[in-house]
Amino acid sequence: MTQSAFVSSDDIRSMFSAAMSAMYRNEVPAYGTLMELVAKVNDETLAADRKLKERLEETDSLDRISEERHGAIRLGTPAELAMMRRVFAVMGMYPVGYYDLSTAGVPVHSTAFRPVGDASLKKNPFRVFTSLLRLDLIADEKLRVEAEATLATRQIFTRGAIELTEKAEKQGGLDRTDAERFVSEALETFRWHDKARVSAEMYDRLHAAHRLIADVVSFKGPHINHLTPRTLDIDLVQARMPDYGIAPKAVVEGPPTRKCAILLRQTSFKALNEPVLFEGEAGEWKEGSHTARFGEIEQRGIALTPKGRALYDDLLNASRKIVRPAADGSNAAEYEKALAEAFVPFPDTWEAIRAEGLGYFAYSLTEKGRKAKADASATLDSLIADGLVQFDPIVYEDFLPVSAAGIFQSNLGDDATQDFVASPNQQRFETDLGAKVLNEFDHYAGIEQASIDYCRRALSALQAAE
Ligand code: OOG
Ligand code: NI
Repeated sequence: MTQSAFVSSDDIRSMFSAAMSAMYRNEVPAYGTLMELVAKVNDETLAADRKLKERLEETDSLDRISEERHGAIRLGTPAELAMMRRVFAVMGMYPVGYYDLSTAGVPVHSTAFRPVGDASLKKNPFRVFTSLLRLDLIADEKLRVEAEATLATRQIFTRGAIELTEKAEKQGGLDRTDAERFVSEALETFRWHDKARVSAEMYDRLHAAHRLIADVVSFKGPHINHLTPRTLDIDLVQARMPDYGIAPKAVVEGPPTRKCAILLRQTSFKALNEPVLFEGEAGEWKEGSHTARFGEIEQRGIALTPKGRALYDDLLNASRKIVRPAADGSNAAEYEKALAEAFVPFPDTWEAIRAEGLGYFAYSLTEKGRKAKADASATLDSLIADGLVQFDPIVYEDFLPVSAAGIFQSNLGDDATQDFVASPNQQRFETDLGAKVLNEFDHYAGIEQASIDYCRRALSALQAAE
């Protein structure tokens, strides 16, 4: 087979995220309602802000603004994680970043499988926040052994998904027919199963140890637990959710509302209580329920440098020392006020963010720069001051551990707070994954540097043509 007969991994990812969206809307009708609200708010925001619309027209495809940007799953075993990595690789998604959530009372560690490189991200940025359950953090040894035994006997991938993944690896891609089959086979792993694999009694014990353990261990597969479209005005969607009959979580996670958006802001509607069947002793099905699936929205801003990120972390910690957001929303207004006040020291103009080395920017030649005979060896600052080079924020494509923990917590129920000894173990995670996770800062620094190199080469070429 010739290389050109292969469907690109970016296209397979697009097919997959569209199929997942359709499946999830069908499975969780409230999610469809959220999508409608998001599309409406995005339309309104664009109609009211012509400049924003023009900017987005240049950099994004407007008709895809309200599409999903990420989803999340929780896996049970190292073997599942390793196979998942191979399945995502077929879709051009690679593990970026390591997130330890044990510190925040959630017994998992995670990575985000996502496209890397500007071109792939632009085509379709869909990512999957993927967590691995850490049974080593469960104190009850008997329960741990039981949970391990239960997980050991499940197969979350279809035979077809495994075969097609192997075929893609061997051939270096999949043709159209195989790609379509691959998408529908891979989708099966993410499907909801309303019949539990454990008895109601075992479910209760898992649940008592931690809700998340029950969610991972009790079912046939790692059902997608949320999808997340992009909103252009997260505060507005949060405020309007109740009008649409959906209950928002208490507060928006991440930085406060700002003129220059940084990193990532997210919120969700609370997970729904859904009917589940448990197997009884005589093989009969007993009715019960489980709470896991929800819908989320996100708004992304500039990627921060390690210095900017350290400042963000410090300010967020400072605000949480003043007010910790209560799960029931009772102190949401105070929290928002404390957060906004804590973030005053973070500059809120692109010029200042750049000057202080807090964010990553993509540089390009201005109209004037494309014509001028400039000195290509001049400093970047002077090229900018002379109006030859301009800069745009590079979008943050990753996640935030404190925010992720907030999303987890609000969907595990308000009483689920639990303390674990902080124990990040990236090495263990990477061994289980069968690969190293990519470093997010290297990714942004690389994009920034490439844009600077491009400007310099273009200016040198102009100079040489003199
Ligand atoms: C994942 C929560 C993290 C986010 O957007 O930060 C996440 C989960 O609940 O499994 O998706
Ligand atoms: Ni999420």
